[in-house]
Amino acid sequence: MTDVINPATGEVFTTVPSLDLAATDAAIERAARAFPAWRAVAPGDRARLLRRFAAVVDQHLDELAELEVRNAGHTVGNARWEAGNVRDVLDYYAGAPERLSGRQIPVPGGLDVTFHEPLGVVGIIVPWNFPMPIAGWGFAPALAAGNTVVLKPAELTPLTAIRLGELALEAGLPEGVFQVVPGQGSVVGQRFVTHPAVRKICFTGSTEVGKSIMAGAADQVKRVTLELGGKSANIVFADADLEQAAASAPGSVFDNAGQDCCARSRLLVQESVYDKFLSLLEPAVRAFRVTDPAQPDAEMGPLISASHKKTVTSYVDGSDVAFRGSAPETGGWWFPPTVLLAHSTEDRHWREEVFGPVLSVLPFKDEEDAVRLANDTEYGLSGSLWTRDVGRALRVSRAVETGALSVNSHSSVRYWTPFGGMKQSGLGRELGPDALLSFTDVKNVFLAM
Ligand code: TAP
Repeated sequence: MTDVINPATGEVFTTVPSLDLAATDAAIERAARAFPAWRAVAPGDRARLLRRFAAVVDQHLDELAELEVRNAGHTVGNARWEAGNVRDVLDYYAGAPERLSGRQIPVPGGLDVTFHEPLGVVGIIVPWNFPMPIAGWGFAPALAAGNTVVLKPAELTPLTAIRLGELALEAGLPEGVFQVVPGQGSVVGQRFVTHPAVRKICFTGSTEVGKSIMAGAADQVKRVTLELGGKSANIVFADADLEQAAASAPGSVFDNAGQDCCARSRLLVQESVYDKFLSLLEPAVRAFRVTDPAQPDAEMGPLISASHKKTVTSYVDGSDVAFRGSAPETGGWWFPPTVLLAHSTEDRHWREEVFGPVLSVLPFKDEEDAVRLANDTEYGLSGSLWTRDVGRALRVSRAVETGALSVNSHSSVRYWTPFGGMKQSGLGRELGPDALLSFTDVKNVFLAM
């Protein structure tokens, strides 16, 4: 059994099972047995089951959100959005089974058609920072395409995933089609990589573990989707709406206590407006409300664990702190929103993913300098740029090496559109039509005439 801790209080409030190798194998084998019948379900019936699953999630939004507030320290506003996102993503992909068409390709001597075939058992490995949405982005398209799923939540945050597994059964998904397998990454997650019945791994987590999964998957030529770390840039040009850019910058990095792969943790400000921008940013950072995440006005909760707090602290100790917000000091793993001045692109807090409420700031000279600095990283997941010049917005958007970029906003994820990383931030795309196809293989059939 694993203790489940409330990060806002540091207290254990429940325990969950931690599956061993034999139980993991049994789940994978159940999923493999369930696959032939699930892929044979008529497209309209599979669509109806996914819509029913979405409806059951919708009936349990408050319950799921409360679990996440308690287990992950998410603010109640965020947790409600996250539960709603699972429902929406299920609804979106429920449209897929009836539209997953192949092509008819003109060839001499016969008829040529393609099919999008499901892969079999898909293993989904989820981190602790966004347990619900990241689970849904994997299981909804995987199930829609006709695969069966085994899902491993992070040991720290298993509760909502376990509940979603129960809700799937309540909605009428057949036994074995969607199973949640809680346990350690080195046991359950690693078994997904080595078990021959698992045909694809959909992994979200650190770049380090992602690389080891990709290497392990090579042995059986497993398909992989990897969503890894980030060090995204927020680029503010002198011609931008500075008030709006400054008001929204704290949320873009401190939301979810900075434990967000898309966090805009590197702030690049054009030097001619650097001082002015920091003077606008400071009150916004100080006003960022860090408190009990169950409070409706909470903007940020605690960090996930004591050891993570130690890691985040190590980036701030000895660095040049420009200004900080405030946070509770007792019970749980609180950390104030913190803005650090970078003096060189070699500063550790500028280069590495902190995964906490820490923003590094650096001035830049011109457009070319901004692009050079933004791209000076092995990560490439998300980012923002602020300008009123449409030409510049397009030039910089094309030049920045990142999978998702937002102009004059900080959004990264919309379930209709592809999401994923360039360079070492990942491989493949989630959400939108791209994710659906990544859970299929194309089969080509030729009929001689
Ligand atoms: P990891 O330590 O990589 O853990 C992620 C998941 O992998 C957990 O479920 C973990 O299990 C499991 N795992 C650990 N070792 C494994 C192994 N050898 N084989 C198979 N599975 C294994 O990451 P984390 O610290 O939880 O999450 C933070 C990282 O995720 C950050 O770098 C963040 O940027 C990234 N992230 C990326 C995205 C996207 S969409 N790109 C989204 C969210 C987070 P345990 O429960 O045992 O740890």
